[in-house]
Amino acid sequence: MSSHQTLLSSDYPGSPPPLGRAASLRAEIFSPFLSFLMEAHSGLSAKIVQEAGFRGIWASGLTISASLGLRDSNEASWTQVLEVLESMADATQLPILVDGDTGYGNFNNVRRLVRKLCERQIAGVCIEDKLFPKTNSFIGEAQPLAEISEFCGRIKAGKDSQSNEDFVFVARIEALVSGFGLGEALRRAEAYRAAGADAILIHSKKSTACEVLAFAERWQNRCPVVIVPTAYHATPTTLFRHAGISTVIWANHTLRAAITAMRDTCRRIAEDESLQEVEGRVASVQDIFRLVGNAELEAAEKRYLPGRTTNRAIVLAASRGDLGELTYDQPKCMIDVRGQSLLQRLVGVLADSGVRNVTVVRGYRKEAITLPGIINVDNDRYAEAGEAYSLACARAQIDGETIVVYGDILFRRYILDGLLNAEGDIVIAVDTLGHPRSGAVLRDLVAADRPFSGNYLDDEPVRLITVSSALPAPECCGEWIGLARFTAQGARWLREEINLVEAEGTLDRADLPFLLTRLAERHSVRVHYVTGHWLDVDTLEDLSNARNFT
Ligand code: SPV
Ligand code: MG
Repeated sequence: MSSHQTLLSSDYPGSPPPLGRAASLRAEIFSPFLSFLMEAHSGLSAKIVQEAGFRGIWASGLTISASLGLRDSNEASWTQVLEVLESMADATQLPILVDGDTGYGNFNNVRRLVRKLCERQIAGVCIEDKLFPKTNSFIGEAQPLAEISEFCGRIKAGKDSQSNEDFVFVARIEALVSGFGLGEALRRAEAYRAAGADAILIHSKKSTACEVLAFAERWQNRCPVVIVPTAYHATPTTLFRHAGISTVIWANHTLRAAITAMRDTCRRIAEDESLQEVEGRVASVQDIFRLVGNAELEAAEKRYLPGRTTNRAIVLAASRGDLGELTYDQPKCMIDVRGQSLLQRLVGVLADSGVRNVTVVRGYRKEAITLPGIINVDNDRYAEAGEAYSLACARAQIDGETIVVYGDILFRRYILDGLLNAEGDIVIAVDTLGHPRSGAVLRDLVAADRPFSGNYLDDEPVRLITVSSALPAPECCGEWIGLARFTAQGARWLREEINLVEAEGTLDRADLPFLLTRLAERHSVRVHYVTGHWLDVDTLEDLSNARNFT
């Protein structure tokens, strides 16, 4: 009696040993416990199999073909199958036993297949003793079998070609399926074992397990036995354990489950012309993100994209502005500038620089702000309360690295990129006013500890002293363009300052220059000088400049 028959356990104890994938599959197949391989046909389904706790994957020829919309008749080329296998191996850590059909030809095709599978970290292959092109075992009767000697050549060639000594070669016997009986199956099993097969897959399409159990009894585990109980699905698994079966393959149930779910969902949506009934019954989009590992990408972006950790922006767009009829039924930020609103252009520049989490504080004609993919926060007191109050409305969003920007400005992307890469917990973009904009009203004048030097080699930090609408000319170093960046620490200071101003009862009247000046009194606020290439839209002349802005 073999060890498969004497040791019965419902679970392989402990977690899998830290082996390579082929060694893990070998350990499963040669273990004294019953093992299970679950079908997968794509990277995603492989992840779901792993998530369910299976210790190995059956890469089914039937379901990989079907998921490509093809028949299980070698219509998918073997390199197409290899591509799918690669995505499954990339998506999981599990060992994969691939259904290699008949080996895609003769011994020569088998050895090339095995070499490529080993290169791609596939743990084992199962080859069936039929002829290329194959037909699925459940189709028709009495499919012709390969000559035993020829098939043994395929096995030997495969075993001689494996570059990983643990790679598992399973020889699949179709004698029972084709109606040749137990004697022929046993004769073939012995020949295949002698040719070097690590295990035998004995296939049957009977609705009971009688054939495979009879085979197991006569075979006496001369090498491990693998079965596929698709047709005899009602057989209790304990019978397989008692028969000393090594491994059960649940061969196609992931795809079959998906087909049922996809069909039900599609029908429902088609009939209802609505998503109402299906939402909550289908996996969430967040679930997709989790399965494919978006969190890892976010962490990697933090590691590998320094200066792009700022992905959040708050756009202050509550005011009506003073542009007459143009702002009769929309706020200034929604005015069209060559086919796109100011706000759309601004959000586009932010996105181009990797800042994609955008909150817009709306106020006047808030219903006109309908941009997709942005978070809207409302300042319903826009008529009596100013910019600092608007910013306070988005207080919850001032968290982590944050850009704060006026909703009525346009700037070239390099200005934002420069700000994102600048040193300092709070950095503001300041125009040196070397090339005054025609007709522009200067609004937020800046006093700093050093004027712009224009010296290429000068990278000494410049600190903000004050931002104000009125400054004596000698003190003025430039104009704040309405764009500021805060690190996580800077954002904390900004929140604290807003809270303080609120507690003092002056939040309604405060503007951003006031807040920045207060911050500069307590902390280091850096000035990042720029020389033009931006504009704000306060007047009709500004608007015509904006329409020419490139
Ligand atoms: C497969 O899953 O592709 C198989 C098993 O080969 S069976 O469909 O039962 O032949
Ligand atoms: Mg198959």
